[in-house]
Amino acid sequence: MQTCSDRASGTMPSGHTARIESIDAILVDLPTIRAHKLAMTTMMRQTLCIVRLRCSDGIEGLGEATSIGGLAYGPQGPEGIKLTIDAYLAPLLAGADATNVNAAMAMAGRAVQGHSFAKSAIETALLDAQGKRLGLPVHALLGGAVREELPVLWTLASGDSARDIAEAQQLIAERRHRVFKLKIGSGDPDRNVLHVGAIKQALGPDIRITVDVNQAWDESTATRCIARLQDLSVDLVEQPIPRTNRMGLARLAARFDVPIMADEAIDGPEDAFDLAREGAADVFALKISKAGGLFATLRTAAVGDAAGISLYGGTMLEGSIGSIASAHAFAACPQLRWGTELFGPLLLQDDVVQARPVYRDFCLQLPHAPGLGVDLDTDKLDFYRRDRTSVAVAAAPPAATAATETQGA
Ligand code: MUC
Ligand code: MG
Repeated sequence: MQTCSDRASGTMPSGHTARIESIDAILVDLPTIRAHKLAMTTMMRQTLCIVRLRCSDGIEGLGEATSIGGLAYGPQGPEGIKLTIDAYLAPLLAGADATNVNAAMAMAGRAVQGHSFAKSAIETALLDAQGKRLGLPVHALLGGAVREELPVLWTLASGDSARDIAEAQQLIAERRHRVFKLKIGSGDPDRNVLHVGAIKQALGPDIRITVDVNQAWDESTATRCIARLQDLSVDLVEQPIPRTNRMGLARLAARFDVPIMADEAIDGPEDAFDLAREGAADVFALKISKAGGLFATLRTAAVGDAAGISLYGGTMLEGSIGSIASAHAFAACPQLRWGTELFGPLLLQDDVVQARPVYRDFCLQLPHAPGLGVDLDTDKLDFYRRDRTSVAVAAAPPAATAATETQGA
């Protein structure tokens, strides 16, 4: 009997000729435009793990995975992602049928437990290559986009209320963002609430405000503070308590009208199923890396849909490649009631692509070119890669591509 592994490793004729020749994982360190202060860390730079997957037909696919503050957000960080790819996934998949994404990822799933971030980057690269091969955008490979542009919020996280207010006012005036997420959970919880109140009052009732506590509160602190956040008309409270306290999340979701969103508590479809069964979240934050790829993200979304839970397109603060990969998946979700936070490229001073994503009228525009629709800038890759050794590399970065190609109407 022929199995998936037969298909992926090429013992079953499939009518296609492209094989995976090599997979490179490259760490790239990019400065952020300002300090990004979260409950568990303050980011001054972001590390991308860029995947270059080369195929025997000459096509190259791109993928990306990031973490937030190294290992501060969760157990998968960029160095571990690269190691997993270099030591396990790249040798395993060398020679596999590059045109059969499902078979290749099933093979990866059998050989490597967990490591969803590395798998997401590999699956992204396979889909990019297959889209280029077939002349189709990645969202078409996922069954088609149900939206052409994705609403994008901005995270206010400078660590200073006055600076956050000025930043928000400028972004509203530029028509770049009109929903803001506040990163709280660091320091005194009562001061966190005062900070939210000051920003809410300055921006007025028409501007939606969400908060992300990144697991920092215990349940009694959360109960006390969410009551006050609800009185301030905050629109959404994200991951207020540790991800492991699902019963606590369920109690908060039952107690408050303000929706409670699971982020760290949900990786893929299995978590979605458990959270739905336990009534532990009103909203799910989808992220391609947490789920282990674009297809698994759609399966997670399907569980949310089936349970009547609202969906949100989350980010691991990816650069352009990872954010656009996420955009293709989120564009294919039938329901995306809470929009997205795919602003990662805008937080970076520079990136390793030729043209950065287009943000216009509060939305990220979905690319339609074959594959992801993002091209690598190899000069920038050489400049920013952590292992750069060549003396020939310029001391200054190549001219930065604009963070926003198009603003306003
Ligand atoms: C998170 O926890 O949601 C998303 C936006 C941001 O600023 O950080 C991320 C991580
Ligand atoms: Mg979060």
